[in-house]
Amino acid sequence: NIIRYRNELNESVLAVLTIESKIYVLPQSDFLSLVREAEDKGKTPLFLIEEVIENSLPLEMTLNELDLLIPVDAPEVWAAGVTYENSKLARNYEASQGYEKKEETFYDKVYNAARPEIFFKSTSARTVAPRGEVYLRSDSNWQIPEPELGLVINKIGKVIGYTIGNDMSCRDIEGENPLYLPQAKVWKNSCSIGPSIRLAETVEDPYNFDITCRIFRNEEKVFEGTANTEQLKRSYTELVSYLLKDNEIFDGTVLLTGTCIVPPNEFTLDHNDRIEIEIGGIGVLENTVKKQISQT
Ligand code: DO4
Ligand code: MG
Repeated sequence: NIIRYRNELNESVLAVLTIESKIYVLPQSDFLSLVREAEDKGKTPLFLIEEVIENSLPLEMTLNELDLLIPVDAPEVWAAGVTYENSKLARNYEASQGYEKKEETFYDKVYNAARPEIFFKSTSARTVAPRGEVYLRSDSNWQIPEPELGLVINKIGKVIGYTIGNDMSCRDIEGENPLYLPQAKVWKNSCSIGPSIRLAETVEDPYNFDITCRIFRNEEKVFEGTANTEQLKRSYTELVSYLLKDNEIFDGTVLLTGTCIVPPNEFTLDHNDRIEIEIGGIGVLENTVKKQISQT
């Protein structure tokens, strides 16, 4: 797994975290340089990493002691929606404001349509590092984290790695009117990525990632939910191909693949809550929730 951290000289360092939890510093400055160097040499990133592991000593520090950075400079983060049945049910609930729905909704339709829902989620400036602060919107009273598997792709849409994403969302704003989606999804510090990138070449079955989300309030667990990517309605190829249609995508773009875990309808995030999103084989993305001081 590839990580990035800030050292005591305030420099960004690329490193690999092995299955034995050892950390080796890599010579490349960032993840995309590692991928490009491997391509230029006709090797895989894993091959270059194994050479480093054989010829160097691990850091005398643990992951917890490092000041982690976002593992890839993702110029853009996009997200797919309503890709799991649970998400469809949750959207229908928030859109119907508690009334029983009678007709087929936009969410029912998009769940079954050929074209998936794909929306623009974040830019690198809005994306928060692991252990960073995600913000609450001051004009929403119903906010949740969305734990999602993230595909790290290159400009031609090849999946080069897997990461974890938190697609922070305002259920009341989207529920009021789906046209408010950008406001329900995008604000300062509304997305987090990390803590690592699992190289795609090391993943046997990307449709078998276990996902767990835990939310703590005053160090007491107030929510836990689990799911598995086998429940995903669509293929990653399908999602990426729609993202690329007539679009320009940049190396290191992250595509979040949708949420399958939704806290109970009466739950909303609060100031100082701590969110943990764990994906087996990738790690735990941890963030603290903060009320932002309104600028207006
Ligand atoms: O339709 C709204 C967004 C859905 C979403 O973000 C998800 O399913 O993860
Ligand atoms: Mg989502």
